[in-house]
Amino acid sequence: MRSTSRMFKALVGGRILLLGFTTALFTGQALAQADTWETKAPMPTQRYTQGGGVVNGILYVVGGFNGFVNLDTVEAYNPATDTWTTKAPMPTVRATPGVGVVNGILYAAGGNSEVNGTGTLSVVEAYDPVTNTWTTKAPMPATQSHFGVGVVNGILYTVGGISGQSAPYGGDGGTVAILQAYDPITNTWTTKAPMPTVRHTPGVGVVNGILYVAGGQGPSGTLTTVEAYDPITNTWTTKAPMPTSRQGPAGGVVNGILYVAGGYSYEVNDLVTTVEAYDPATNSWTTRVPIPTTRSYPGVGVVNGILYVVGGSTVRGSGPNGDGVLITNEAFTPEVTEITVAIDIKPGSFPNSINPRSRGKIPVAILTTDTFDAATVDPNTVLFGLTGTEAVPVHSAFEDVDGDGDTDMILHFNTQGTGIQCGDTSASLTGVTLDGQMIQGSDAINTVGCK
Ligand SMILES: [Ca+2]
Ligand SMILES: [Ca+2]
Ligand SMILES: [Ca+2]
Repeated sequence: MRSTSRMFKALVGGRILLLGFTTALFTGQALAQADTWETKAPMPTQRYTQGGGVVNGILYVVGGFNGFVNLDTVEAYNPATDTWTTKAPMPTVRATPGVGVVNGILYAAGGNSEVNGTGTLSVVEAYDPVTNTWTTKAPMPATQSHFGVGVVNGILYTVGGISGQSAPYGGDGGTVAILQAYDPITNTWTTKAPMPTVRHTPGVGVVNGILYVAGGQGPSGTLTTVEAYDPITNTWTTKAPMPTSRQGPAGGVVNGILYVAGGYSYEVNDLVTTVEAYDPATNSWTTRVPIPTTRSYPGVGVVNGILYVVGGSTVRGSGPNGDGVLITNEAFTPEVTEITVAIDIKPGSFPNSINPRSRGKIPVAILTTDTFDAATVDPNTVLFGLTGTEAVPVHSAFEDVDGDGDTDMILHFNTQGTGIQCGDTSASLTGVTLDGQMIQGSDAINTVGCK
């Protein structure tokens, strides 16, 4: 994008280029949007402890337990049409499989063949959505269920879980810390450095090639522990703990943030309603809008920046006669976060005197800095005024307004559209860059002509 601004400078020789936008082009913008949950078309089959994976924008849900029997059922959800279709069943009936997608193929590993959590499996089966067929792959090194799955660079990692075998795989109470890696190209499994903390049913997500494991159930309690695995160094590091302990949540990554929703905690002997978000860049957690239908062990998939949570159970397991087992499908769209940019109201002048009764225009510059290129802003999305949501620009141009050698954006707004009134002391600008990043900036103002 810096080349774009250089190009503009070359074209206009550093002088103002009026882009000639008319007000008709300024269709306004989507404002910074808070977290939202939306109810979507329910899954045809009620179930929990199923696996989920996304291939080409379609969420596939496989296996699980419907409150009566374990399932081989495969159902596919298309968010674009909000519809479900039934696909070829999985060869092996099972609950609690670990599911991950590599190169358009969905892999379902391990799980339980019996409804009481026994009959632990090592079987691995692969589903190709293009042909709607299943093939059997190399089994896991040990029988295992209730583990987390993450895919990094074409390798499927299975982490923790409950082992159906004794040592060396069995941990305390059958819960394990083992980490195994499946390479679909060679169809082989390799055992990697074990996770520091023994646990099953954590929330798992991959961000920038690192596998994050959050919470889950340890032998002596439900956990808040977060540990991160780097496949390149085959090492684990401990991260900031999740605020709320939970096992069996919906976990998924949207735009580099790991979201963990719902689940169950023995610390409170109840379901968890909260949604918490981990940002690896800052190693910190934030609390988000709660999940509408509280549940444990749902299926999860992320499509186009939206986290879909399907099925699950409204109790820790399921009640008699399958009570509490869900078909519910809820979609979480995370809050759009803004970055703060430098703006200069009335560039080159201070204290930015504005007469709220003026019929004139207010010039506002978006400044290019070391970390932000004003040429990336889409002027059609910019609004300016008392809160940054009021006036559309009547002119937009590129100019080095502060003479520091880089190209800034200058916009003009009709004063009467800004909502600025006598006594106001600041005004704001909002907008969106060409690649969708929300921006906002504020500057001081001094109202005049008000007596
Ligand atoms: Ca100024
Ligand atoms: Ca600059
Ligand atoms: Ca400049």
